[in-house]
Amino acid sequence: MSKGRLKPEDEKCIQHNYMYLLDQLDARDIVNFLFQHEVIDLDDKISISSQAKRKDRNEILLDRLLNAGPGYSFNYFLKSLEGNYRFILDKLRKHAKEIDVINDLEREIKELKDEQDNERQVSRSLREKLKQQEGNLVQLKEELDSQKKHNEQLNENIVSLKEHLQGKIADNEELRREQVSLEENLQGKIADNEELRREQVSLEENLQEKIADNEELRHEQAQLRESLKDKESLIHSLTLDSVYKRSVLEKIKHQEVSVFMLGPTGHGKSAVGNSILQRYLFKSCDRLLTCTQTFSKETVEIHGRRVTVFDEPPHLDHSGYCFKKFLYCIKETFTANPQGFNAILYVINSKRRFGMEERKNLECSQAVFGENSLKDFCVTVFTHGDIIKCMKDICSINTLEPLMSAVSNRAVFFDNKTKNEAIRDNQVASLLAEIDILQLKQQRLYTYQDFVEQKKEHEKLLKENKT
Ligand SMILES: Nc1nc2c(ncn2[C@@H]2O[C@H](COP(=O)(O)OP(=O)(O)O)[C@@H](O)[C@H]2O)c(=O)[nH]1
Ligand SMILES: [Mg+2]
Repeated sequence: MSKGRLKPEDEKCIQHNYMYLLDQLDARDIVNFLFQHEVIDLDDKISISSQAKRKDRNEILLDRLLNAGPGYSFNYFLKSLEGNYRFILDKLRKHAKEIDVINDLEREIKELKDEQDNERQVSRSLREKLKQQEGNLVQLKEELDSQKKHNEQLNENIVSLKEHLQGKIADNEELRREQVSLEENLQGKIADNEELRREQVSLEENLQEKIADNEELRHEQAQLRESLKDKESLIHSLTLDSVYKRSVLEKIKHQEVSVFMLGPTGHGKSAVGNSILQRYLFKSCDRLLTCTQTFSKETVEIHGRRVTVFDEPPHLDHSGYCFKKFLYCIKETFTANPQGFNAILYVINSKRRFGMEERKNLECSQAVFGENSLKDFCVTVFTHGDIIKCMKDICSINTLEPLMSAVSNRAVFFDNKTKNEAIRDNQVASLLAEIDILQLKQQRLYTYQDFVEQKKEHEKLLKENKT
């Protein structure tokens, strides 16, 4: 039974030395050894031993050996040669070595071949790369050419820009010179500006003052406008019913007039009374308390018209004076003049400031006669018209808002010192005209009834006066 072929190198050794082994070996000498080590079986042993010719025996043995399998058979065969066939063993070993060398050489050749293949492949790929690089090189060359052209163009541009720059530098130098001269100019202007700024500050201060003045004038203007409105409405109402009004005014003009004078002491009440009456009937002097102590009544005829003036005693601004006595004194005026008064004259010195004391006096008068009654029946008489002649002048020293609104903006000017008869006549005529217009509106007199309606206020004032 076949055990398969020997290892290829062992088989090669046998094949290569086949003729030599046929010739030199006698299988009979080693068959027992090979049988003992199971390289051949019993049948093989008998078959070999039974052959008469040495060559035949050897042929069968070598045939069996070639098919003795890749195990240890070949080694046992070599071992069987160690005794008598040492020379064959040496040859086989030498041959095996040669085969090893050949194998090594073949392996090296193969490796070299592989290396050569590799190198060939590398060189092929290098060639391809080279080809590609050449292509790239051509492209780069083209790019380089175009870049060169571009550079040349740029160079030309640089040259023209350089020329342009030279021009600009020259211009710049010119501009710098201009700037220096402008800066010098500017310094001058700044100095001028500083001067102007100082002037502006002083003008602004001036303006502030003017604004303040203006504010005051505006206020006065508003008051005048208010008064004008009243007058206009009066004119309007007069125009509406002019025939009737004119006839009433005509009637009023000839009626008897009685007035009561109020106002702070020393502002010129008695003097106004004398101016109306056109003679010195009331005591008028600078020293207080020595003058009017109780009410005085005087009547005169002015152009055929009876005019009665009641001058009040000093009271409201003198703490020493008995307020109770003052109220009693006013009651007495109604006994003396039971039909009542056409108007109440609030006399005020236009020269003096309308200060705290004057305000207090006005408030007290409002409480005694009634705030609304003063609005309806009161006319302000500004004295010292020889010094201050119009509202504008008064407003420059006074704030007349509370007074003017308390008397519904009715006001006349009196110069009690004038010797000019025409002026004296005119100022009395204008006062009487103001009273007539007031009467035309009110169509009644200020009566004792109006005074009594203020009873509660009187009691309050009496209480305050006691404390
Ligand atoms: N310059 C000037 N002085 C006047 C005028 N009216 C009155 N006086 C003076 O003012 C002072 C007081 O006047 P008076 O009539 O006694 O005030 P009364 O206390 O309110 O009655 C007196 O010295 C008057 O001569 C005027 O229109 N012009
Ligand atoms: Mg007086």
